[in-house]
Amino acid sequence: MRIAMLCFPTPGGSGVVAVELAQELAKRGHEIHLVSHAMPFRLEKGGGVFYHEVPLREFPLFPYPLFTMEVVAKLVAVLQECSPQLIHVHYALPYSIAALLARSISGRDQIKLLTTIHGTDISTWGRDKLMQPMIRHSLENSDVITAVSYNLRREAAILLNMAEEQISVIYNFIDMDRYQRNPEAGLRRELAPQGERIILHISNFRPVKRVPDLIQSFALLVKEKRDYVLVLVGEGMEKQLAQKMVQEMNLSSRVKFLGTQVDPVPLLGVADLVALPSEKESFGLVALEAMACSLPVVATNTGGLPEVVSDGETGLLVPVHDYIALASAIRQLLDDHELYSRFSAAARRRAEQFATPLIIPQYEELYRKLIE
Ligand code: GMT
Repeated sequence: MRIAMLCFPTPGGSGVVAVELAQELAKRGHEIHLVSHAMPFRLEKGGGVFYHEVPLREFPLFPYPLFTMEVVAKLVAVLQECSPQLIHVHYALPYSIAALLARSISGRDQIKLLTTIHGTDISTWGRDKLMQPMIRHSLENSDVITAVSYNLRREAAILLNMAEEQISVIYNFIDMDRYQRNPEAGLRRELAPQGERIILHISNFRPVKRVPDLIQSFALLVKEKRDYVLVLVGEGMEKQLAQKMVQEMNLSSRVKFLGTQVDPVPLLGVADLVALPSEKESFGLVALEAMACSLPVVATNTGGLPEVVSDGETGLLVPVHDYIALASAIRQLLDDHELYSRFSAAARRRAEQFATPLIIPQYEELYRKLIE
């Protein structure tokens, strides 16, 4: 099949899922044209995916580049030059509406549109009174809508006054061969020179990720003289705040900020636990990546996280904003070796249920049905 895909290039769940899906589909012989405004994070050169860059041009009259229009214009060119059979957009805003426009401008009304909703496109923007009509319009005019969890589907249906049946759920997926525990002693020594246990957090440091809650939990654990270090991976809005907190709480020797890492596997290979204190998470791709690497997850009981992390089996779920409960769950798992090993083995087994060969065919089947 020939598919045009639209996604954000920046580190973040929707872009990662789009790129990995594009690469998997290319491996299976499909022709994938990925459209984005910069080389997407994790897009491998030579992976068989055709990349089309949206130029973001400046013009004295415009205070900002005309982002959505540039996307539309580039997509029109891709539709005309590459003749895809369908367009698959990741994140409703602005890609779904952009795709509708591009389809109409190109005069290729037969091209089908699949919109995958990922999270804040619904949970944040779907609540916005100004944006809501546009999001609803673009979803209702998509030929198929998919959501990455049942929770997100429910939320979209409620917020946008749609029937849940209008939205199919396809979970995010994981490459179980690539994501597995393969500890690198040197890296482990570098991060935890005294043999401390490593708590890992990976995110884009947006307020929704609640990194400050994790720092507060960690401060409690350090106060109790626990031999832990905290490794924080990523960049974003609240990184400075996090750094300030770490400094003010005298935690600098125990907390490492590693910035964005393209490949999380080496870090997941040496960490002991992943913490995800998000206020909202429609799926929590990092939790799945952690579980595939046999890491128990301590996360908040919110959004689609309970569909990914089995509470009391592959991780512990705690209430949002409750940094004391978060600390206590971390302590419980890291201090009880028997419990830890049980959770670690169960985590890998649970991740198998999201393995690439189980999920990709679900997209292929949808594509096939659409094209036929
Ligand atoms: O960061 C992004 O690219 C999008 C982001 C969002 O804000 O919607 O991530 C969402 O999509 C991921 C991939 O499907 C999910 O794993 C994340 O849970 C979800 N984020 C939120 O719901 C906050």
